[in-house]
Amino acid sequence: MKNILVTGGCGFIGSNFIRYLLDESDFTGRIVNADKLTYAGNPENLSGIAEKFPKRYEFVKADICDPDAMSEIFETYSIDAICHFAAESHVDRSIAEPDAFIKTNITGTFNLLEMARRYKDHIMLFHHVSTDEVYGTLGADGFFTEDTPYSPSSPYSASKAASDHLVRAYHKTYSIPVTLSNCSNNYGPYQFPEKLIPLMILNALEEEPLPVYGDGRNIRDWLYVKDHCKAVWTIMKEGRRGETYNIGGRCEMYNIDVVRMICDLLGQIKPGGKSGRHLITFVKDRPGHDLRYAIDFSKLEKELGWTPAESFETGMKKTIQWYLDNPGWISRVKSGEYLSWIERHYDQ
Ligand code: NAD
Ligand code: TDX
Repeated sequence: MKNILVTGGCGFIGSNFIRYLLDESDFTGRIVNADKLTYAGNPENLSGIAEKFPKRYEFVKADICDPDAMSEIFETYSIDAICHFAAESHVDRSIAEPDAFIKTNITGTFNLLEMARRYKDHIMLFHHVSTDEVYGTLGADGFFTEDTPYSPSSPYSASKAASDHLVRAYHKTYSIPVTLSNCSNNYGPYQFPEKLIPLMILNALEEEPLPVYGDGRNIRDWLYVKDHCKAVWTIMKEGRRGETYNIGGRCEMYNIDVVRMICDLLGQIKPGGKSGRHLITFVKDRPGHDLRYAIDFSKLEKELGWTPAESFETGMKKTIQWYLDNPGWISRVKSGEYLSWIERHYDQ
């Protein structure tokens, strides 16, 4: 793989992936980052990267739903591999306004697959980044395996499920070399503060209420974002083509315990800090709220030797420290200044 197209590289996981690949992995080629720069795409997530890797990093502001824009990228940069992160990713937004989820997650993925079909002679790999939410919810016992039947609950997870099926169909029908990964909840630097962990950190810092849905006894399986990035790169290099790999943290937590832990760690880490547990506020539940996610990633562990390096405590300490160290990023995200920056640079 010499010229990898990363879609959605200005988002949370995509930006961590690009940083990891260029700065820390054994990859020696070039990355082309195609991102539409929606509210979730922030060029500042990749600050310093273009300067540090002028020959190995290109950014193109482009919508994956636009066939002409994608075709131009494949031609111009001789793309030979795709790592597809771009998506509408927030469950609550998909409940309020599903439209963009159908367009980007389904039509956008279809469009990229069509590109892979058109340029099939050059394409070594189409890696599709997906979620454990396609499997629906677990009860008190059991784990999601790669064979768990799909049963998505939200427009978000239904759109990701549709995209997964398309990727597998393109492998079976057109022999496109694909790999897929279905990962559990990520956390870490550069996560947009609509998601549970950064929202709670930022609210606690401002002494604002910490809204916990329902009784807070829903369970998620948390994974530090760099561990996800390493897993994706491992699968891209060594994963069997046509195969799906689950990725998880072996780290099941009740939401309420995650929030309490954030409160307590902030109290310890922040100079002069105190626990913000008194800010916890139980609010109306999310409709269709999945009860429990837990991942069996033994296939990835046994076949490719990947395991998470961070525990929840070490990963969470790093994450909290990152937000404490980056007040400028927080204020530009919260004020919407990053969106005005994008408008000035790209939309005039
Ligand atoms: P994110 O919302 O932080 O970033 C998404 C990125 O995609 C943004 O930069 C956005 O501008 C870009 N984008 C959106 N629509 C686009 C379009 N039409 N064309 C081009 N770019 C577009 O998302 P994330 O949390 O980084 O998630 C990345 C991927 O990982 C998604 O596919 C998501 O389903 C999957 N995933 C996320 C998690 C998680 O916990 N966040 C867990 C498992 C899987
Ligand atoms: O304010 C909140 N209060 C709350 O109790 C928010 C934003 C969330 N929650 C709960 C809902 C979930 O049970 O916390 C849990 C985590 O919520 P999110 O951060 O919204 O993540 P989730 O819905 O689990 O989905 C995430 O993980 C899987 C990502 O957003 C998806 O993109 C990924 O596929």
